[in-house]
Amino acid sequence: MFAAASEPQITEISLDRDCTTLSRHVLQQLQSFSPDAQDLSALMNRIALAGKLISRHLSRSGLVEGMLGFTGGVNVQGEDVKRMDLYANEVFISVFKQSGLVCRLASEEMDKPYYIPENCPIGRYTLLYDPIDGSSNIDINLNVGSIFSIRQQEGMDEDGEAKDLLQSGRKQIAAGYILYGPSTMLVYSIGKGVHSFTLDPSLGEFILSHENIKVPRHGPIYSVNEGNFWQWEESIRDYIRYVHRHEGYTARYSGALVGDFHRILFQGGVFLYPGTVKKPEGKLRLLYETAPLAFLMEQAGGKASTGTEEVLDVVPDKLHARTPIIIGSVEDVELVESFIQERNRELKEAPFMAKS
Ligand code: AHM
Ligand code: MG
Repeated sequence: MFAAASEPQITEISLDRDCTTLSRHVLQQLQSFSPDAQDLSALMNRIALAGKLISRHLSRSGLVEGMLGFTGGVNVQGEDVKRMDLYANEVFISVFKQSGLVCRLASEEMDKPYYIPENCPIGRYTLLYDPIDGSSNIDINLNVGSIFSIRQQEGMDEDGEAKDLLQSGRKQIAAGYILYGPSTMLVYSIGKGVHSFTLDPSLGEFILSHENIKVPRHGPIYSVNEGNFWQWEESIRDYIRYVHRHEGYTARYSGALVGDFHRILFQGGVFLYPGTVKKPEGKLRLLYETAPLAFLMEQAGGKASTGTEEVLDVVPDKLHARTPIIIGSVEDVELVESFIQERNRELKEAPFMAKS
């Protein structure tokens, strides 16, 4: 039965009445108003503010001269820097400068960590982030994202090497991302499940949209840049041949990790950025790309592997270390791993006989 035109829709009423904001959600999750809980809630609020500022900037980027394109500079990774990368990097810095929460920030766009000395006596956290992930999508108005990870500050390194950050992803206390798509979404975990929020631009608030997201055990999607097919190890090619020859698989790849990951999180399947023969460590960086997403995927009941170990167990040897990643539904990640194990076994048993 349809409701009469004058009758208000129940779903709309309940949504309006029950809308849970991000900061309230963090406090509810921690079931406490302790200083730690308040800090974490304030931290998430600040990240949300950075997300709102970047989202607003992106939505006007096609209209205002000088917002898109390259700066002419090259970052520590040797990649050409886009204006939007720089803008977003600075947004995170300025949002945290006055917060008193964070002593140090480290990002894809900065060679060394950025210290906020006035915060250090009280700011007990380090924020690691990729300000704009999927930069190649910006100039053509496709989805991009920001990725973040929060760790307890464990040391003050005068030489800027940030050695205390060279620990595994298990040290993360929170992680998440902001997806700038048709709507802006923030997905986060503080180790108590994965939850997503959608930005309501009219309120300027992130409102809870999905609680306790669980990735299916198996999904149809495989997401990988197949242009690298001949650069990969044979085991990855074996996996791709397998999905080509079996029904029920479909390829999706947007060129922005956050968007591709988001799809897998909700629909299941696997995202891969494997190493190549020339670059066995792959493209994606551990501390602010693969480790935070691995944290989320495990919290959602999925799996994240380098092919031979859990991504969350990898200890980086430098701030901008890279790692291969195979992430998503447990069964799909294990299928890729099985091809890697098979090839490794062949190589061990008959190193000169392994087919290529
Ligand atoms: P970026 O942070 O410099 O934009 O690089 C990361 C991006 C990921 O979002 C995406 O999955 C991958 O690089 C795309 O790389 P490729 O063009 O080699 O497929
Ligand atoms: Mg990136």
